Amino acid sequence: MSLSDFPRYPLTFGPSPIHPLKRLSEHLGGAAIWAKREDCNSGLAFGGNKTRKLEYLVPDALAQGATHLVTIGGVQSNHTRQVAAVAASLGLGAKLVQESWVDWPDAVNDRVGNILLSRIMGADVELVDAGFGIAFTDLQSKESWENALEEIRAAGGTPYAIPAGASDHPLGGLGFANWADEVRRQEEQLGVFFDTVVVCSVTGSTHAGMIAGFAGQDRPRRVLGIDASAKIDETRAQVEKIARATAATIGLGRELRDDEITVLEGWAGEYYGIPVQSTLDAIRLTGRLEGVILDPVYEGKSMAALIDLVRSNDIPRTSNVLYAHLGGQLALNAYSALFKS
Ligand code: 5PA
Repeated sequence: MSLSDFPRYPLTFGPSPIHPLKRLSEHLGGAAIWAKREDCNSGLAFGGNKTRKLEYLVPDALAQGATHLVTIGGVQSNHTRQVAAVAASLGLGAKLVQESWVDWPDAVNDRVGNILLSRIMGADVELVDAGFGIAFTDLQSKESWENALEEIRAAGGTPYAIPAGASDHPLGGLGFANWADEVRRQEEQLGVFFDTVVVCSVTGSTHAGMIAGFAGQDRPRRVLGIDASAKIDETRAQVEKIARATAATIGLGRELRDDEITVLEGWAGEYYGIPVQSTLDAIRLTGRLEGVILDPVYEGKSMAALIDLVRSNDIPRTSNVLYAHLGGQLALNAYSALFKS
């Protein structure tokens, strides 16, 4: 099997744009930094990285006769909002289990941003008081999750279960394996080779899919995953597992080497979902220099890493760096207190 053997249901506009971040590159005085924009990849409720992953899950859901997409995330999950949008566009129901993964005191956390949009799109949103867990295996012991599936079955429907971040799913890595092919085609058009890719990693299949996809290309490059879960061991294990499984699924024909799987820690702070000073600095710097908006949960953390790695020359001055902007800005609405002045 190769990637092209898997059906893909188009949910995106086509290849996501790549453009240089000139003023940020000049400001840092090091490598040339470019961005590939998954935050504007689709017309479905602002899109994002999950929309790409779902392009490969939707044919499976439709083949199984699903009437509802069921998934899980935190209160301000971007993933659940994207599932709600995809379900709406397909005429399916969406059931979203939204857990209190982040202990964030904002008074409107459960009313604005992602969750607001999911409600507008007609999703059945259930708020559940339960903590942060990345893996699908965690889900199976979760009562709220089982209840959600059972509720749909009892009403005569057919639920299609999508794990957190659409990650720990046999097809979860395919969307970003496809992204790697897309990058290569865009490089030919642009006449640039991105020797380093920087990507935020939490449930793992974005980074893992990229690793598997790039591994089949002739020219090696570094794909640096930046942990934003603050549970580095879990993230690393998850990325490794999904990268190896995806490589086998798309017929890479060899095992991935350990040095192809790099998840870096140091920018997540102490907790998933809580920004630290470097996150806020990265958000302001990118906003002021480029007019590009990052969120405090994911992209602000991976950009903080990129900034530090360029400043320290860990990413050399001669590099062309591709920053994967994965979306997520809607959550900013629940973090307004951080930007009052
Ligand atoms: C998310 C994830 P992975 O989960 O594939 O590692 O991607 C990390 C990531 N950037 C990076 C943004 C904007 C993201 O939304 N979000 C999750 C969600 O529930 O929204 C899956 C955690």
